[in-house]
Amino acid sequence: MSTEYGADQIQILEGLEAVRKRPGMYIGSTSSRGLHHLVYEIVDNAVDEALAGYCDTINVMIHPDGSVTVTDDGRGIPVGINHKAGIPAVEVVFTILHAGGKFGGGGYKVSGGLHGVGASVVNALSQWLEVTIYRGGKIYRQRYERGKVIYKVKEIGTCDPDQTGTHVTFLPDDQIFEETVFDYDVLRQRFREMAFLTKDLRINIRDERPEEPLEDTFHYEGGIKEFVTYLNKSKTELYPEVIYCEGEKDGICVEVAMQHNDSYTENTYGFVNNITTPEGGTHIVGFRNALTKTINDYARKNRLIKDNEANLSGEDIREGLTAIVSVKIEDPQFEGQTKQKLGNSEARGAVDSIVSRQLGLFLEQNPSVARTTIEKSVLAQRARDAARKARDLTRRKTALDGMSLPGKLADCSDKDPENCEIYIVEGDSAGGSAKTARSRATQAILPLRGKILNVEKARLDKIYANKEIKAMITAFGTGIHDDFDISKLRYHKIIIMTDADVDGAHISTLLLTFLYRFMPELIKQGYVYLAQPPLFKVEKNKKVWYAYSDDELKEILDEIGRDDSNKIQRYKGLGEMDADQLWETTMDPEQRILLRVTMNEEASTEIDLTFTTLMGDKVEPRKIFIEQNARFVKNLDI
Ligand code: 28F
Repeated sequence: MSTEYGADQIQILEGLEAVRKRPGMYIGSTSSRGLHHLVYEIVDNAVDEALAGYCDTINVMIHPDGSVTVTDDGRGIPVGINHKAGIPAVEVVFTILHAGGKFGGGGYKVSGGLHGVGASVVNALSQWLEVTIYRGGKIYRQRYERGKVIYKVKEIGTCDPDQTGTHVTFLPDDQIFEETVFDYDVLRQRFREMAFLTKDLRINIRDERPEEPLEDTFHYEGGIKEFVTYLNKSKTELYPEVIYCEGEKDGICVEVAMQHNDSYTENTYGFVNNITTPEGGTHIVGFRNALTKTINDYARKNRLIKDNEANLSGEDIREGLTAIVSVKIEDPQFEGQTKQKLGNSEARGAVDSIVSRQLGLFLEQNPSVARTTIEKSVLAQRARDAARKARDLTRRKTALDGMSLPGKLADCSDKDPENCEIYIVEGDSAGGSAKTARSRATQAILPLRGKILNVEKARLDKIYANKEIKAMITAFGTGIHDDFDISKLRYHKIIIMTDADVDGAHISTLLLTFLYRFMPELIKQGYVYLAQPPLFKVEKNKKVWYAYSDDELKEILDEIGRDDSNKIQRYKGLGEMDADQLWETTMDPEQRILLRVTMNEEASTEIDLTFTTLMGDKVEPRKIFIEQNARFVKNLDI
């Protein structure tokens, strides 16, 4: 008996040692992204307890020492001996790989969690972890260090028998993670999303690191219906109702919420067991099928399209659509390049049949919503026909010209994309300085004139006809949409260079919006950067300093002294610098600072929201955003 127990112990330690040896296999990476996954894993377990109907509040706290506590008010993890393992159930959960209800039908119907790895992985990758359980009027605790049990589960006190739940506190191991500082914004975005997806669940999050702690509470009685309202908040909705369908088929729970707005982009987000599926999958296919078929059936039946007219295409029907498709499925199969695409074929049928039936009924009962939607789709169809003609025309033209590059592009001479950069510069005068300043071999300059088109507010035909956009597309060389091919990218750095003021920030955002909507791979693969021109020039005794922020200006003045002999110049625009200054401060690869544009892919709904908030037509949300700008532009790349 005792030797058997010993053998089990060795197996357990070997299991967790494997996690520590190859952490990437279990949490994706040891970067900031992997670090945040630790919290998601623990919270996912608490959410499972909520989905099972036993928990309604989850608290997440980031402490000043860098540790995190997650609590739930569920049943509390059982502490009795698990007969198969010979140790308490809670110890199984925290020390055995793949333990818990996620495998082998342990009482939970469905479950989230990245690859379902769970608490033992978090434990293995933490310097220390403590779990406290409130159950049956007693309080229990166990502590682990780097996955190893420090003491057996012990009773540490008593509590009201009604007070039940699980509390977990852990400190990520700095021997494992490159980054151990949690980003409050990243966590709160994910938890907002989780709260939307789990109706009635309350998630409180608190950051105790700043002197003045930060706090948010997420609780949405309307669930994904409210999610759609939230996503559309800075847009103008086409009709007041959020359409909602819900049901279960073949053991798959399906929930769909949708509403059109007057923009031209589709934002459909899929979730499987509360995890985003950026690559889509069968649930999304089922939804789109049902939508296209149901709308066309209704339109024909009510003679909104005539017998001799073609069906509306799915794309046209989805113009301006915001939708959430959330399925809960027992054994999700993830496919695709990044394992973010649902593969289960039964999900297609389940979503299709539930949406077809309920959307059909909804349209019958809400004819004005049906009419508005169909009218918008018809307009989209006409615009798309016009766009196709315009695109064919440009295609034919470029074929004739032999892929001619835009006239105002000052291209570089090096032909190896790896070495090449393109500066997108707003305005002719700044473009002129940049052309003089540049290093001709590797730096190309594309000056853009006039206002950059807001692609959030224009239809495809207008977008394709826009000169500035055409110039960018041909310069990059990748093509667009179905023709997009990243291997044809002509420059591995696309650098947006605008004035360091509010107008410049606005132009940068318009350009980023275009890239994000039409060539998202460029951002995802890290090819897009923002140049950082200085804000101030300080001169003293013929020596020159440049400051890129107010703080830096202060530092410089502290060092050289504040007297009348410095002349401080505040740069209002790139145009105020001569070519030498522009080179020295902003373009010289040896000295410049570039910000690489990144996105938090876990919170893709938030990225879309940031763009539409900035670009949308409601003024208030836009003001708020500009104040908190630079949110998704974080990585300094020197
Ligand atoms: C802060 C993180 O991990 N909460 C959890 C439970 C509740 C049960 C459970 C968890 C049962 C047999 C494994 C309780 N009572 N929060 C959490 N709450 N796990 S994790 O069971 C685990 C399995 O071995 C639970 C009755 N059944 C299940």
